[in-house]
Amino acid sequence: MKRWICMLMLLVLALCLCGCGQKEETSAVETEDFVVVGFSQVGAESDWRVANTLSMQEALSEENGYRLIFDDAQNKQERQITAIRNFIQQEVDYIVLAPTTETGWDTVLMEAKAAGIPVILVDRQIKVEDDSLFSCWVGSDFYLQGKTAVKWMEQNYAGQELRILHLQGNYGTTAQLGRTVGLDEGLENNPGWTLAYRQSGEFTQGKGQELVEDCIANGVEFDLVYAENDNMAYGAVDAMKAAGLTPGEDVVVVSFDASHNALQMTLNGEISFDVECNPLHGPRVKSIIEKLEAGMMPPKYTFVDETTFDCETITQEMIDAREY
Ligand code: GZL
Repeated sequence: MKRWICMLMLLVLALCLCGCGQKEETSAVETEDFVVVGFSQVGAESDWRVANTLSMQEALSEENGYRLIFDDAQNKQERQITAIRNFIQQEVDYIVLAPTTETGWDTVLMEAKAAGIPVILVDRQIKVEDDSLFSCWVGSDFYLQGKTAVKWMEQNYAGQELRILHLQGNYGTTAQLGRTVGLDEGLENNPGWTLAYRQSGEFTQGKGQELVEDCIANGVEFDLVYAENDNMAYGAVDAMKAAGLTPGEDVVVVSFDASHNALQMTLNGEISFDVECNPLHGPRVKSIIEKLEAGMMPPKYTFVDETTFDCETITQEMIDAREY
């Protein structure tokens, strides 16, 4: 009798020890050292932004050793400032900021610096008194994007009369500023080109459609739509088709971002020229953090290489080969 009681007690003891080991093992996994990153994102206003968010989430994943704390600012700088302060409170290892606008960051970034938290900027740029308030920036050359679009326009419409309907991005964003300066230089250098209309479509499809509908209803005559992102181009195309106009024939559409849907519209001729603005910054930011973790200092500014798509030369294979 005693023998099996002893066996039973040994079995219970063994199970308890295994359980503890498992518990220690589980707790070890739970507290595994992740690099904790607070990411303040502009919003979800466009295909570009959605692709950018996905790229960041895929790169800064737990299987890659990161814990990402994501905040969507719904296009409001004040929400980004609140998010950054929350990240500081949570003592994150890094703050990644995709800034809504260029100014108004000095105070909150001084707080991050005082807390010893490196700040990495992605996409648009900021203007601060002291550029030590951020470690580095990775994004696009928006002025080059504007010049590239205008170069294509000159190749096709130099010396011609061209009435331009200009849908701008959110005012004061680096993307809007660069793309607008590019067009302004084109207007300066091509006397036959005139600005039929200029307004911010806020990088959204709905606002872009609304503005073009209003232009058509008010008799604004235009030959080319210069849309500072694809979503506003989608809205413009919808408005023109609803009014019986054929985009690509009655009106030329030039756009930016080169999102998947826009490239399909370039293939079918509704968009004539699309300048890529690559959103896949996740791996780039991950590489920057890895360098900083290793005590290295990445370049202060990294511009990504980008390309263009022309309705005359684009193919389905080119579109299918792209990641976004
Ligand atoms: C550009 C980015 C712009 C995109 C828009 O890098 O800031 O904001 O062109 C997005 O689609 O809304």
